[in-house]
Amino acid sequence: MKYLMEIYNINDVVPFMENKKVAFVTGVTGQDGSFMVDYLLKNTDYFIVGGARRLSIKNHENIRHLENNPRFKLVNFDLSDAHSISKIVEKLKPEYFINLAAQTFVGSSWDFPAQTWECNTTGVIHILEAIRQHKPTCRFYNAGSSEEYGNVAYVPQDENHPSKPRSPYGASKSAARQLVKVYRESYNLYAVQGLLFNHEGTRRGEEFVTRKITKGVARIKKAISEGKSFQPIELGNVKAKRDWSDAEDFVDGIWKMLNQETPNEYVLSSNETHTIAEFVWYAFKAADIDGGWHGEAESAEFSITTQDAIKYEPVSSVLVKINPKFYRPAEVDLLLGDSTKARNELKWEPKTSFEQLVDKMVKNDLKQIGL
Ligand code: NDP
Ligand code: GDR
Repeated sequence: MKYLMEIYNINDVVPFMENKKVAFVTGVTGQDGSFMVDYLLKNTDYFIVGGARRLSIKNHENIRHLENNPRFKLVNFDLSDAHSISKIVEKLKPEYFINLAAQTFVGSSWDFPAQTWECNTTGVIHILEAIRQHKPTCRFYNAGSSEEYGNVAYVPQDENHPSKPRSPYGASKSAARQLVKVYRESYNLYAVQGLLFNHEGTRRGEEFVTRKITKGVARIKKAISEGKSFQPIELGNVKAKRDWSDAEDFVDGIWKMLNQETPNEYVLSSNETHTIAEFVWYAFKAADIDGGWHGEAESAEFSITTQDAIKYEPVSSVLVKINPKFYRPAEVDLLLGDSTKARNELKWEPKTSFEQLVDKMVKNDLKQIGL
């Protein structure tokens, strides 16, 4: 059965606060929001209120461990409802408003461009207006993205790189960044939008390519270990390059961005880039399966090396194949960040290497299926 946590009405959550200072975090059922709540509970003494939307079948797996935490409660929150957002800021008067909710899947943003804009851009206006009216000293963070850089003009990309989005998602984040800047300059708000490159982890959604791969590796490893046949993982463009880091390292960077003397924009990135094909290779290696890529474009395949094929016979040998249905209408081919400014000014740096991240995700998925 799916795990559900009680979501309070805003008026009902106020008595729990007992005059404590409040940090409000949205997107807490997702990856970054849940890690941010853990980070704040550990490193601050704020009362944490998480925003979650009402769903018919809820899945609060990422916050299950917080159920009995007296410093954490959930309230109803939806980015599309200006009225309730205003009421949340009016009632909670939070010191921090950390917006990690969004329509986050780039691929879906072509299917739902208006809904993507409604959440990621108009939703941010609702928050900025609520803060301006009810708690102008509240420090606001909005989650920005390297997807804004899109068809990149230079490598590596820093804070000055122009906005050249390639998807409705990238465009929605780019516009939100401008809005945050306008409110910061017009009303003197402490409002920042970070420029975050891809970050992953054990709570990553299963549609994103890294988790799709690590879950697929675990499924195949289990089949192999039971001597059963398996279907390969199907991917789209494996030549795209991404700058991947660990999401748990990034929440620390976000908190540092929120606690400077003056608000400023920062890139968070590992400053390394890898293809999806490389991620595949490292992920199978983490599960002790040696494979190699053969062929080009749509006929490219990743299969078990001859030595391992003998070891694992009679199971199938193709581990990954290409399915063009996962190609996007427009692709961001290369992302490589330059987070020098954050490293110098915020004294922030990622702790987990690319290889450690892949290993951690694979081991987690293997554990989840009992291996
Ligand atoms: P996830 O997809 O894991 O989480 C997204 C969260 O947003 C979920 O809690 C989801 O709730 C919530 N949400 C979606 N739509 C709404 C809505 N209309 N109202 C309220 N809540 C909503 O994303 P991440 O944690 O990975 O990303 C966090 C933020 O960082 C996002 O803004 C994302 O765009 C941005 N970002 C992420 C990067 C990454 O690599 N992870 C890189 C750069 C930016 P539900 O569970 O109900 O669906
Ligand atoms: P991205 O992440 O678009 O970078 O956005 P995603 O993992 O979805 O794609 C990364 C790259 O992998 C290629 N790819 C595939 N992607 C998916 N999802 N599924 C596949 O089967 C597949 N095959 C190849 C994609 O084409 C792309 O090039 C993430 C999100 O977290 C955003 O919210 C965030 O803003 C950016 O990272 C930075």
